[in-house]
Amino acid sequence: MSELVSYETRDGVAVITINNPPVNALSPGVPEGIGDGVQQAVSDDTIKSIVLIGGGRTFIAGADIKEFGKVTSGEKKPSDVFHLLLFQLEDCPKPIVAAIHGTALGGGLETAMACHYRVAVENSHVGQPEVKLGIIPGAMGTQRLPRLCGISKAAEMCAKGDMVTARDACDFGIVDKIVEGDLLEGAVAFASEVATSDTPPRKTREISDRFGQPQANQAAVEKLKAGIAKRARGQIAPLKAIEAVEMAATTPFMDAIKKEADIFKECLYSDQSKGLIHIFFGERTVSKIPGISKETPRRAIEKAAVVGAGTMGGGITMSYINAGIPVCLKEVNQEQLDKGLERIRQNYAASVKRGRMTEDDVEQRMALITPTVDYASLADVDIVVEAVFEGMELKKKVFSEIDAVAKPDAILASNTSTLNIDEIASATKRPESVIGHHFFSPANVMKLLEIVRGKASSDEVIATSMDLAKRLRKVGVLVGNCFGFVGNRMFGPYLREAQFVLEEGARVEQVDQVMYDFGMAMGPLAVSDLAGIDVGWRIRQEIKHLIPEGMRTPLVADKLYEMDRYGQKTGAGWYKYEGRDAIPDSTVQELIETTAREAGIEKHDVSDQEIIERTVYALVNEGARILEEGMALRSVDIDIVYVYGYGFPAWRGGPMMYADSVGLDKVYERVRHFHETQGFWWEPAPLLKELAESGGTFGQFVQSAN
Ligand code: T1G
Repeated sequence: MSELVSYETRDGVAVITINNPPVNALSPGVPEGIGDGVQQAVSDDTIKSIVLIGGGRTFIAGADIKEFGKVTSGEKKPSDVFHLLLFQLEDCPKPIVAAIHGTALGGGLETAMACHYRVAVENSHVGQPEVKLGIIPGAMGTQRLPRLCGISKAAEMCAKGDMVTARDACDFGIVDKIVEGDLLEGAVAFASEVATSDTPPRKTREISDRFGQPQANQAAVEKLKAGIAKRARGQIAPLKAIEAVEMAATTPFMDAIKKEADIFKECLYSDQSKGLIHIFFGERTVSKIPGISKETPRRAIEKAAVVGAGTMGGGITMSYINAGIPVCLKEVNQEQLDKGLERIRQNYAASVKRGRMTEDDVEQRMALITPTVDYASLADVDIVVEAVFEGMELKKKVFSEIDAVAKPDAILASNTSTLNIDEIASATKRPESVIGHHFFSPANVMKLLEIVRGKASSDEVIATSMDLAKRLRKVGVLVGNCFGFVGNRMFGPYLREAQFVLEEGARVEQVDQVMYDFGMAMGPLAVSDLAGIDVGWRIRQEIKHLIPEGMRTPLVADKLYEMDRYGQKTGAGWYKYEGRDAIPDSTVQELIETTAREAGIEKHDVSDQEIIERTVYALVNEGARILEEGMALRSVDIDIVYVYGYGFPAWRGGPMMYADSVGLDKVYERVRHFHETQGFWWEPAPLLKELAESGGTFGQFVQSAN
């Protein structure tokens, strides 16, 4: 047998074990190895049945995703080895039992379904997550799954891509038995038992009595599609997955799998799939930091403190207590503290109302908070996260006070969104322990954590921060210490252009709609209203001195501020609000037009395409500078920041990959055009110019830089 698959026998049962760590993906050699094992078992008369099991921590996590790029780039020919294996398993005259622990995902579940029976341990999961990679199950999963659990459940699993627990899978008919105790022992016992049956092994593709009632299925599928229109807006794979699953009840198996293969191929070669696969690997790449390894020591984080119980401080506290880490929550006075605690309670109450938590869960979490108005209470914590008002003097004062009481090896993290970490660190006697932990609002929900490396931040503190991000269920991205770091530094030009196009003739709702249709979670003006026009105004006051002379600046936001239109919180901003519903406001449109006229700004017909290019290329051009300066380690780090922190569509792969897919020569050409027609602030980033002229991509720049 190959190194990837081993074979042994136990009391008349052949045990085929896959050993392809870390997740037993179906890399080249694995399907072949399983096939050889089955062959050997069939030709051995002493063997009555077969168990297929994963070595290490899991069953099979699916096809090897790294192989997809090789196929779509033409480097490798698609292979039918895996399909042939699944037929070999299903047609095997001796019963085969898949023994599942960890996860059986994608091709892993497809393998298990081609076996005759499936047993699983209680804490395992199964699923068809392919849509999360922009594809559909491509090895007959869309046809076998509905034969086990019915059309509507299979459609839901294939279209949403979420895993289900083994227990649920058992209830749905996907898994035959939950094994208590040792999985292999249980599976061998099960295999010995089914071997005594007189009936031939059950083939999933021949099961036809579980599809469910057509009318009920149709109603469920319609509901599912409505949900997908919101949840996976703009994505093709989920609807294609439903189409494929629905075929199962109406089309003969052999015809349906040909159609499944066509749809799979169409999805695999799409830009959406490339974008989502880029994000899948990107999410894992960002945790890899040159110079920091598994051996880099970490500091233990068992207790935290959060200074400031405002919106951000409250959200950060929730992130910690949700992860089971106790928090000492510090405010300046009892009144502020009570307000902050009340806000946290209200947030949890909303989760209880939605059925996501119980009252007991809330009480358990609230019990992890120790409220205080006294810095002395912070003496025994392992990390202090400062979340006070954005202002350098205040932050420095707070840091020196924390420094005075915190234990010597405590990490001091600032949640600043723009300020210089080194200057903040200078207020302490431990700059090596000072770092930025920039959370995104709402901090208990948003997955991004920008980890800002100061010039003195130690490797130990960085490594601890990256691990901590995972514990808080965030994606930590290490960024450099520059104004606005990665996310907000790029967001400035994006928001600027969104406002410029308004002054040049676009309408507020047009700009937001175009960007929403592009795939952004929200349009830029709706985001400003959510974040607060007053917050934007305050930041502009802080950075006035940084704006180069002669640069055009947006004019209307300041006027909205002067009119007390702070956005959603005051019921009016770029829009007027009825509850959370944004309603276009003719007063604002008039304000924009008069302001632009008075400033002598020339009007033109702003096309939807121009809105996309002006806003997204502004992001990309700044991203190129960030990359060149080393403020982001790789272009994918920028993509992850934008997908997880700013609602950039994952299926476009983030702004840098989007630019790569458009072609940097084309992007550069448009940036040059804006430079000529708009002004010096559009000067192409040197890296963009260089890559465009040499035919390179941001993705490749990563590889050559590391
Ligand atoms: N292929 C290649 N590498 C994979 C992989 C896969 N399927 N899954 C994980 N890895 C790598 C990952 O990049 C990381 O690498 C390491 O394994 C550990 O992963 C024919 C079309 C299984 C739940 O979509 O959801 O089957 O960073 O850090 O948190 O229809 O990985 O260490 O170098 O995520 O314990 C469908 C994707 C494929 C499953 C484990 N399957 N994987 O989570 O560890 S398409 C998936 C996951 C398909 C068929 C089709 C998770 C996990 P490195 P990790 P984890």
